[in-house]
Amino acid sequence: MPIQVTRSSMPSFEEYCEEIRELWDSHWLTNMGVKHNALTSELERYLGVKHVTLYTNGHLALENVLEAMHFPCGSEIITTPFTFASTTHAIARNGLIPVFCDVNERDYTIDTDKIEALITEKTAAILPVHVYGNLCDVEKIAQIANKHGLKVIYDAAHAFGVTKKGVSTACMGDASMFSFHATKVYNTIEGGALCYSDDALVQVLTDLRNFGLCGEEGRYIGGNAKMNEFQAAMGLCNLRHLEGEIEKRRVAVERYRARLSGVKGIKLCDEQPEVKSNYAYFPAVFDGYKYTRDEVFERLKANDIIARKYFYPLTNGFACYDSFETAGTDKTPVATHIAERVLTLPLYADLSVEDVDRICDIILQ
Ligand code: T4K
Repeated sequence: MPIQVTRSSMPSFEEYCEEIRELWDSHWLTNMGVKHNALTSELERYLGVKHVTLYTNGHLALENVLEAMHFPCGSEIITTPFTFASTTHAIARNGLIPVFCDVNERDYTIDTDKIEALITEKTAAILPVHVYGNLCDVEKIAQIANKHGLKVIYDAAHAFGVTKKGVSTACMGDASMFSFHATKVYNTIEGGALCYSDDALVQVLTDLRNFGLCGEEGRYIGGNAKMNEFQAAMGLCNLRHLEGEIEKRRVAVERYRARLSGVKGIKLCDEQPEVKSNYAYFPAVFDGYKYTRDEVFERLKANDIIARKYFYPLTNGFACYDSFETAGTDKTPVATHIAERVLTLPLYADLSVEDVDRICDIILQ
């Protein structure tokens, strides 16, 4: 079996079957059933956040929260291109304009020194990404947003389980979106959540995710983005094992660090002060190493080890944004430099130290 970049965490077959048993009695499979409601409460408690709204995936959650904020069409949203397609598409699919800010060289999150120069009278919000689970400079972003009267919506797709000084990423900004996709530290097969404290958002998000209907009233032109009972049941099971899974990831990451830190031409992200990591991804940047990123990628692949070039290419270089004046990778030189050199190495809870050693041996040989 090849070693893939990640592997879904799953409960035992028996535990999942036990969790879904009652669905065979109730025949209630979706539309805010008991599992959905139980998971909502469990997550509110685990994350220490006032409101959680569950979604069938993280992308639709992001689309919905941008819609719920009622920004005028053509408003500008400051974001980064060093991310998965979803972040940028969620902005553009709402009729908003993504304005691409560069990332910093430290952790590849938004470079807060470059945000203010991008603010215009059309700017409505900042949408930073806690990429790889690395926490953005949330204090500085809050300062800038307050000064200019902007909303802050975090793409926290990678950051479930991350805390700073004990506070969850769920509590940062006006809203945070988590992805619970199979490839994430915590999964509900597919799934996602919005976390926020503004009571006024509860009803609008609840309606938007269910065709825009509030009872019989058609309030919004909404889609269908509800999480079903099988997804929620997986979420309830996986939440019981989350801390153990993160701890196993930590062991693998420590091994990678022990083997690759200090190697000339390989750059790793440092641990962030006061941040409890979820060890979501392990990016290594090959910059001046004896082999290029693509050579390392091919060598690993020849050995049945499938690393990934997350996040190459940058979204501001996607053909679908050619007609946007704001597009163009030349405007984000640091992100361009990193995207051309980064590899995310395999990382998941059951990845053994022996496998990490084998991967490192191939890279270092
Ligand atoms: N914002 C950010 C920053 C994101 O990274 C994402 C998603 C989103 C928003 C949107 O959230 P969602 O709507 O997806 O909830 C994957 C995921 O599909 C995507 O969720 C994720 N980011 C992105 C970074 O990666 P692919 O096309 O690279 O995944 P795939 O199918 O190649 O899988 C990668 C590896 O994971 C496989 O080689 C093996 C393993 N795997 C995969 C699946 C599907 C499993 O172990 N089990 C599985 O079921 O996009």
